[in-house]
Amino acid sequence: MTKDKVFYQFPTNFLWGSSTSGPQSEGIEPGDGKGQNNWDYWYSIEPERFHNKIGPSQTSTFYKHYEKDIDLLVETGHTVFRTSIQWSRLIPTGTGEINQEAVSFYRSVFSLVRAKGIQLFVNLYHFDLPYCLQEKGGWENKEIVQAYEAYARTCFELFDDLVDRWITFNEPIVPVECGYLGNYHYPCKVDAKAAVAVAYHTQLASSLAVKACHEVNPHKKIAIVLNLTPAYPRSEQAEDIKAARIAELFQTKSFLDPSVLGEYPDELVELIDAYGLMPEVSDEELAIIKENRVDFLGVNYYQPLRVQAPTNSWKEGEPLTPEHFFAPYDMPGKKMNPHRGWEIYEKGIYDIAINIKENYYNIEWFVTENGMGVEGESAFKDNGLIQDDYRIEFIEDHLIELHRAIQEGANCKGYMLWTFIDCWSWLNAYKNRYGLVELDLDTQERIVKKSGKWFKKLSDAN
Ligand code: BGP
Repeated sequence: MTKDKVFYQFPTNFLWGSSTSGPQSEGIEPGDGKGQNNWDYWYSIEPERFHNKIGPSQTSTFYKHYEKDIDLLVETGHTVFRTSIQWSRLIPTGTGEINQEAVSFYRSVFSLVRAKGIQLFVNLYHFDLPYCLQEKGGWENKEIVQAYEAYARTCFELFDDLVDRWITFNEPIVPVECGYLGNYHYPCKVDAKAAVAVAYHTQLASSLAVKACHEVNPHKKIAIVLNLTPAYPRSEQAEDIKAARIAELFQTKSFLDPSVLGEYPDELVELIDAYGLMPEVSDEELAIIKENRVDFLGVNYYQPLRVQAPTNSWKEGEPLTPEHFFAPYDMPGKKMNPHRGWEIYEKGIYDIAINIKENYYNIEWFVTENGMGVEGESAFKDNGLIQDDYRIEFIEDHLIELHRAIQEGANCKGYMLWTFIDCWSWLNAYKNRYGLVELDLDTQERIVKKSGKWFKKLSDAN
């Protein structure tokens, strides 16, 4: 704790830990039987899109070193850990045959985590789609909903005895935005109609997974993880406020409302309809969404979204993108993480908590990602240790806001940092380091950072 801060006690049984994902940590080992996913395929055709041309096979080798890494979870004070199953590892072609190597791997990992007294949250989908299904149209093709449901059910049947809580998707808006609007993730399309279909099919798949989870085990809790970044308008002018409202409709309420309230906001449906983007929707599907709401929420928060009224209005014939509804606002004087280029706004976490309390019946939730990415972090190494005081301060400052919200009745039950060990992160590969533990890419050596030692004390003292 820095010297001008006081001691904040979190509620009894509050969980402390971190999140990672299968595709960002496991890596590929000869004979592991993993199938190709959308990331493996994309890297094989366009390696130059990835930072330093480091691709998805070179992740932090968790597949090989999971025993050591689970020891590090203990050393850094974890009482909860979130990871994900890779669909392409468990069912290499997306549907059909199960890879028994994967079953043994995940059972060993999950058993070991639990044997160490750490609660285990397992996510089913973290941006990674078996390539065979991508070839058939991916999330644009409604048939994928059935394939995902079968995959989810297989996971529940195989691993339910070892998993404390399940998660259907991580940040489902990201593949929509990056893959179908922003040319930033494969399949790199800019197609608003496809984007809406992808979002709808993902929601339907998530709701069907909730249903399947409860069918397999009626007592098991399942969530969706959303990046509930609040949208703050540039000013109180009506056009800026409207821009912020639309930004929230697209980026948060598009999954938050159907997942927690069981229905889409009318304004979102009207907007989609007005632009001719409505996907095929049946009453039966809407009933599935209504009847299969999540039991709790995971919230990822890194930075706020600051928006202003759009500068260009959309003209017939142009690709329709979010910028036609809201433009990013670069607020002068904002506090920055200069090592990642993201704004730091701790109060965002408080605002999220109050929004959940007031508008989403105070559903139980966890922070499932929050953290500070730092480019060139080796510059902070002294005496063999990354002296990441900036990370400790970042976490502390967010926790103070979270604590304030909990005091006011927010139903948050735990905090998971992104992430326990420096890991591969999509196009950014290893550019931004987030870990409590440093990873040496050449030797794969793991060295606990100053923040890792501090996190243990934080967890012990609650
Ligand atoms: C989140 C993702 C994580 C991780 C993190 C950091 O949105 O859920 O998978 O990648 O962002 O991202 P980056 O490394 O780009 O800073």
